[in-house]
Amino acid sequence: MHAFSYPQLTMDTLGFAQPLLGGFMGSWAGSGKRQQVVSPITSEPLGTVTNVTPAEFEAILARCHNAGLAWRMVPAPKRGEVVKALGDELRLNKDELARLVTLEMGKTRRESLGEVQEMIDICDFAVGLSRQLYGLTMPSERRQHRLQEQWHPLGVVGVITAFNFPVAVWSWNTALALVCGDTVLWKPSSKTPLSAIACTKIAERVLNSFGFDPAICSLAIGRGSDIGDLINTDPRVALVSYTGSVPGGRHVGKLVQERFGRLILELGGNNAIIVSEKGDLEIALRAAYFGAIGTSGQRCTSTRRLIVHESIYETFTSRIIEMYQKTKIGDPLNESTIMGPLVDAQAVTTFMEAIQTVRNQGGRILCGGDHLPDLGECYVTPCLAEVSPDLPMIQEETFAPLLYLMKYRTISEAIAIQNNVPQGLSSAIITNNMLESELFLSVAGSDCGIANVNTGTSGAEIGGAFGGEKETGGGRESGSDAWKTYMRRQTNALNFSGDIELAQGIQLEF
Ligand code: UN1
Repeated sequence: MHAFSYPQLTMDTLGFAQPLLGGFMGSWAGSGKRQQVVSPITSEPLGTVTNVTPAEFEAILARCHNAGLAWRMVPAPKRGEVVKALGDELRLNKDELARLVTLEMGKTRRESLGEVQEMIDICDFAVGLSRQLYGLTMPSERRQHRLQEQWHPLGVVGVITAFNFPVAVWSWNTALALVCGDTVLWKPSSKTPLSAIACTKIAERVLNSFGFDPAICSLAIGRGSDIGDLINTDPRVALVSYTGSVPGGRHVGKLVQERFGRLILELGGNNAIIVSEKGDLEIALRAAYFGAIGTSGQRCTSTRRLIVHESIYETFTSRIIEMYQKTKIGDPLNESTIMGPLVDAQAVTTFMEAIQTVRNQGGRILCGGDHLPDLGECYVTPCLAEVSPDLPMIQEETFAPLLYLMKYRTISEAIAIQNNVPQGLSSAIITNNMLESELFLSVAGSDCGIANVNTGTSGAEIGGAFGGEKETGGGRESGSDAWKTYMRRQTNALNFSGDIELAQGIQLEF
């Protein structure tokens, strides 16, 4: 028996009708395997989606590629107008899209609203960007020459996304790709096809309203091992932007690199917060708590490790245990819920196994780590484990609410512990001491793509470039100059001297 129950999902305003076809190329298609989508909230079915066949994929890619030949000719600020309309449409559908995200993958409603807000924000960012795709000019070493660079569209961007941000990751890529003059072929996680169909329907409506080919935002739902690999291996896909696990990224990376395609890899994180005795304890507690429990620990930016100064360790630990024990776990659509379910039963098993491994390796469970079958198949209590910094398991990212606590003595020891993992996405320090915070941000400090002071590891704003180092993959998407990966740079030398002069002072006698 389930504690909650929802009627069959009907997304009227998003134009849903059964059966849902998993492919879009300006028209909808999908005659492959049928897949039932189940909500982690109640384990009840939400709908049925069809995958695309390899033949349908070929048609989708061909249409998407073809749509790009016209799209790239549209002036960038005009492309920005389309993205502006996409943002407006998302504003109108914010509530409903957020509800669908919660139903399909289980994050709380307020977090889903935050996710849709990130989509709106990146659209706004991209609209401004559409008038700022600047190239530089450089002084030429030759007389009456001009040296400049310009940025051209790449073509098709293959966007492969994970379940945990089922709509925002598509938008970070799509908003940039569209103003850059690229088209998008999206393969979402098989765990969240409904959210992907909803977004694609919104994009379809927007593109149609401007009279542009809606195949500019194409969709191909299917397994990574078939549809994903068709994207990875096809030279018509100029850039593959992949969000997922480290093993997944290693596979995608090899295939795309093999054909010299361009890559954005957004892989695992193993994010730590250093809690200094010179910091504000309340800020540290809140940052750690939201970072570890938010999205049930299923963000790539989730806080997984707390490195706490020994002088405050006991106080900090007892306070955070208290917070953990008070966590309201349950229906993520309920406003007062802090933590919803994990995404599926497999995620629960992985969580339980990780906790067992931590125990076997000598870690001490301080609280949590229980399955809550009375609430439903996918509910657990968040777990805190006390570990030594050399416990092997803490090298791994467990995509669940499992937080490790460890002690440090000196700030350089804390930074060494923080950096001593294979991943390099996000990191933070809680301190009011300027020397500590500057050291943490210096070249000898955090080795991560994101390093924060007095705020947590998750919840990055779209304005900055998002991504990380080492096994996180090195890719950057979203703000700052991440757009440059979505375009090809061309360097031009223009000679208006009426004569020919070689660079580097080389003289040729004729
Ligand atoms: C992810 O978990 O894949 O920084 C992305 C954050 C969000 C994005 C997370 N803005 O937590």
